[in-house]
Amino acid sequence: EEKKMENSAVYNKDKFEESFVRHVESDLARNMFNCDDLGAYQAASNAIRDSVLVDWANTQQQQTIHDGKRVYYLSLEFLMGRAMDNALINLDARDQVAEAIGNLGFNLEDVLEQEPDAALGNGGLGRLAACFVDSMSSRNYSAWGYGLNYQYGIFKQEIIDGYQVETPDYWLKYSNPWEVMRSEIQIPVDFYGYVYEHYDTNTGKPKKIWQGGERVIAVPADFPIPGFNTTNTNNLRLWNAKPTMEFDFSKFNNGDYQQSVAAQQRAEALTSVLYPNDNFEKGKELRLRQQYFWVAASLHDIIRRYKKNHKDWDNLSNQVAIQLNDTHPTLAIVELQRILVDLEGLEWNAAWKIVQRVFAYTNHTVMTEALEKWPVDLVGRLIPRHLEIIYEINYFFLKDVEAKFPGDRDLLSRVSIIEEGQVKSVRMAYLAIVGSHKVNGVAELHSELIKTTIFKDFVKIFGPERFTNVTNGITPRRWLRQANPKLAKLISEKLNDPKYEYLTHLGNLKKLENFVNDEAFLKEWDDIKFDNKRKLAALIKETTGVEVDPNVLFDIQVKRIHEYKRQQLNIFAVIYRYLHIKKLLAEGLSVQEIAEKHYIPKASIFGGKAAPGYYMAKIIIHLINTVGEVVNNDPEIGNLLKVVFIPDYNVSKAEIIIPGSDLSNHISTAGTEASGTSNMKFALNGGLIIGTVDGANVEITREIGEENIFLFGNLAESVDELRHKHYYEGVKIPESMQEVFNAIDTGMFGLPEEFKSLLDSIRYHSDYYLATDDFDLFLDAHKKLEKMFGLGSGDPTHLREWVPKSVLSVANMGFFSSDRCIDEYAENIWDVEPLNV
Ligand code: 26V
Repeated sequence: EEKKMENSAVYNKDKFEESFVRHVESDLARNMFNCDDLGAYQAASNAIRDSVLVDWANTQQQQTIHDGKRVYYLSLEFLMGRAMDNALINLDARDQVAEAIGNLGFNLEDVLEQEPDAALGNGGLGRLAACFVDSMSSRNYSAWGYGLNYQYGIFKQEIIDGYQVETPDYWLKYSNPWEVMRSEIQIPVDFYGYVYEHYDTNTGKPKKIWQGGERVIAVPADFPIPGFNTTNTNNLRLWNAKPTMEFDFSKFNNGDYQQSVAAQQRAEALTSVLYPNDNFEKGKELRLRQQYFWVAASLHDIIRRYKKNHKDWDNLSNQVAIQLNDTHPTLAIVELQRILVDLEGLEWNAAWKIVQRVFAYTNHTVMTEALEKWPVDLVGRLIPRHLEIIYEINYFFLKDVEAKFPGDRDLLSRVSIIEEGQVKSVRMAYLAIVGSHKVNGVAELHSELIKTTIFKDFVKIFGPERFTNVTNGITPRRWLRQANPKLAKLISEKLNDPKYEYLTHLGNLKKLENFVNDEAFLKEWDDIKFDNKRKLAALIKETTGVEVDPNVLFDIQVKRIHEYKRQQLNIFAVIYRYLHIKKLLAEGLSVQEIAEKHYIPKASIFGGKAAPGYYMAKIIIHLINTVGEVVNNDPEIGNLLKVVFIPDYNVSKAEIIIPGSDLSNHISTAGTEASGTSNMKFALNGGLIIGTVDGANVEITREIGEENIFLFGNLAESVDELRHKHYYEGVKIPESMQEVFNAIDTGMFGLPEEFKSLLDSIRYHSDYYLATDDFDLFLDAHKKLEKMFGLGSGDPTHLREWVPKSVLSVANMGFFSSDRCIDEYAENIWDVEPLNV
């Protein structure tokens, strides 16, 4: 505490105000009389940053002195969201700074709103990386994140006439106070060129030399990652591509100076944009260049750090653990083998053993279309030496397989790292498995599935020990304390925990169970939910113009738009509901009667981005919007039903949407959603879940109890059989769904042609995602849960039946902290322990 006080401005109002003014005057070159909220955000961030930098420098120094094993988390995506509020919370300085900012004439909430999201990711995978860096700092691990510093994050989504329109997210319009450029570090990365053999007079052996053809310089931007309730502050290093200053004179001598300069400038384009797909796009050379650039720069950095204090390569895996976030950084395996063999002169086998001990690989999807496969031609042109090494890795691997399972030609072709298809390609997942000592899935069901489906042969070859599970988690600092301050405060009071220690010991939430019969507490709990719903209603009004009544059931589905996530199932059910409400109105029932006896008032709330080239996902967005257009403008319907699509779903919107949910949808076809992490975020904020038996829903159910979640639908084990049936016997459309299709086909929601391919994918193209099989089960689950919801806040049924489930959910979510998750990686995969700096 004492140290905190003397340490820095953030714990002392007077000092903070001084520092703020100084930053306004010296960094912004403005004065307090012309400082707006944006200026205040920048000045405040700089003042906060000053104290983060002290902890950061100390941490790095301590870790260097200690010289223990470090973890490197390689991820092409870090979906960080905003940094300022998070820093205040992790530093435990929010109240002081709010007051100081207030004294200066600003409002903290408004100032925080000025910060653009760092949206350097697509969805679940990128946000997981962001939660992980928070936990690695908070749990006192020595860990670095490595990624790319995209100038354009995921696109901004606008909805125009009901269609998604993408606009660029130039998030660095103003200077970013949270990034520290390390211009003194300049790492050359080569591409193209050729390989030749050279007789090495020292060893008397031939040696491979790669002569690169184009050079780009990697310059890091560093982002401090403060932990919660600790001074441990790790580093997130994101690379920028810069042109080299050594000119390629052959180019210049051609006499075309203009073109040569232009070619140089192209270097910067390498890291300028995040690929907005969460599906593999064939043959995109720039994407492969991004991957190699990032991997080469990161490994160079890691190895340089190792070589400062170490000479013995056998010791590398005692100092370095590298986690591959999906297959995107798989070239790191090849790059390390190249460094050890070509540059450091190790024997192939010795090097390969080291490589395998260093790397581990996380798989995030079983969807085969998302598995990366790079054409051999492309790899060979871009990084010729690496292709040779891949072939050699494959050669030794297949030799081992042949020795173990003699004569099984089929097995060899199935597991070969090189796919001999129409386009000869490198199977990145196979390369990642072969080069790692551990491979993990992200939820129990998913980790079992990869062992029995896509990676089955590898279990036979390497044994089941290479495969493991680490169920995903989320950081409760951002997803409870920051997103839902009122609920977090109520919990801290109830747990008698004024310092919010439960945020790092999330199992403590269990004690909330003691209050599940305390009516006053339930009322308080429900009031907070109502308040959060009001905030969400305001966001909806602001972004869509639609007014929703915070008393109605908020039924939410926010996530990337994907057929497998089945937003179509949800919108079909909404249409079904609308048709039936209309019928009852036509029969003469009043809105009141319908609400009490048939359909409780509800708002169906959607959000999420579609990959720009994903045609079917865009149709789904369009359908949601046209349904909203019809329903929301129906004069008869009152507040029985509203349908909204919140544009541009992102981390900072999630922080408003999630705490405001009564119910959220996690309804993927069983076996397709690897884990899901928003399911955890909703449950931790007291929202109930309607979901399929998929991903982490299974473990959430185990933790919170099956009476506190609404599960429905066919199981993963039935999926193959059902698909088979659709294919051979045709798809049976249930009557309920047929009513919906008829309404769409007759033009109730605009031109039917616009939705034809969506409906046809179900009725004529074998309904791959099993919407027909789960539709009625989905409707039934709704009926059941809506009885328990009652008429919402204040309703006795609601307080008796619904709110206790909400409390019990939160009370049993301790397992899903990303702290637990990181501890599992540390113990079972990385073999590292916390270091208290
Ligand atoms: C793949 C690709 C392919 C190349 C273009 C860019 C790109 C970007 C992302 C991906 C991976 C998609 C896989 C993914 O995001 N999986 C999600 O991971 C979450 C964290 O483990 C998990 O909760 C979700 O269930 C899973 O869908």
